[in-house]
Amino acid sequence: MAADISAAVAFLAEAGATVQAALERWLPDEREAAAAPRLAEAMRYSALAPGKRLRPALALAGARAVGGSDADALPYACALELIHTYSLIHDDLPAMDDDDLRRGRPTSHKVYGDALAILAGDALHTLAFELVLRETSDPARAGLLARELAVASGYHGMVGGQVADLAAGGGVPDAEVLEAIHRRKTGALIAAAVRGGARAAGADDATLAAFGNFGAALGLAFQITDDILDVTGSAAALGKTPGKDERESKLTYVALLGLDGARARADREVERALEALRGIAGTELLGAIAHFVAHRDR
Ligand code: GRG
Repeated sequence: MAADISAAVAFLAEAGATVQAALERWLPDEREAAAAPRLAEAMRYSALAPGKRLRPALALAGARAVGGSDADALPYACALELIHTYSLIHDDLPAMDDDDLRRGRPTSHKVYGDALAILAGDALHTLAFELVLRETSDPARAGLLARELAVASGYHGMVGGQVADLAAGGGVPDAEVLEAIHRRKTGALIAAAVRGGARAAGADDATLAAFGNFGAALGLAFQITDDILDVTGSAAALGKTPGKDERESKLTYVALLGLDGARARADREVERALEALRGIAGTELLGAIAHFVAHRDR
């Protein structure tokens, strides 16, 4: 298992550098943004901050797994990261999680104020779709990728899951409610990363379905590990404030199953993820990333 994780760590570093360079190029340059330099600066502040780049890396790995190149999936990969970044900015606002620290830096609203943080999130959200539609060479494929992003990030996915999470408040832990929330809130974008990366490289329907199942299980493993790290991690390692879930009596996998139970559940989701890939050649890297996700320390 250690060898698997080191392969994933090396790939994430390589993919992260590729994505960082592309984001540098595709984000508006505040030095040239005569109309709204402060908006461009706020967009760059959050999007270029040191995140793990897991979602774009999964998209590139999905493309490679079906014989594609990084270039096939790079606009889509960056779009995922922009949508993810917008969700973090909005989630950190006083009206939601009210957080001061993100990716090791003061949160967007702490630096730019609530109004500009909201607008920077909005602009990153729409830039994601602009990028996919402008930079994906095949227009039919671009349309399908934009649809994939929209479904995963909106009502049916991330935003719907966030609202369900807010509505659940600190209620009695219930496995079905928790899973339904996280399949949408976190899992949908992660599943769309793997599937969309493969779609960008021309994958067939059977592969897309298998990668969707892989991504859904991986998304749950990611969220369970996120819940565990909120208890066991430090602000220095995580780059965000730990311990908030317990302080706010949030519905989490640790609250539901305890630490050991949550770890066992994350491992089970990794097994499910690997099962979805069984028999599909070229998916070793995706498997390695699944192991990494459940054994990361940040
Ligand atoms: C506010 C529209 C809106 C949606 C909010 C996904 C989400 C829904 C909010 C993000 C806040 C959050 C803490 C979600 C739980 C899991 C998660 C997505 C953690 C952060 O993702 P990482 O660990 O972050 O991949 P980095 O910084 O490494 O990219």
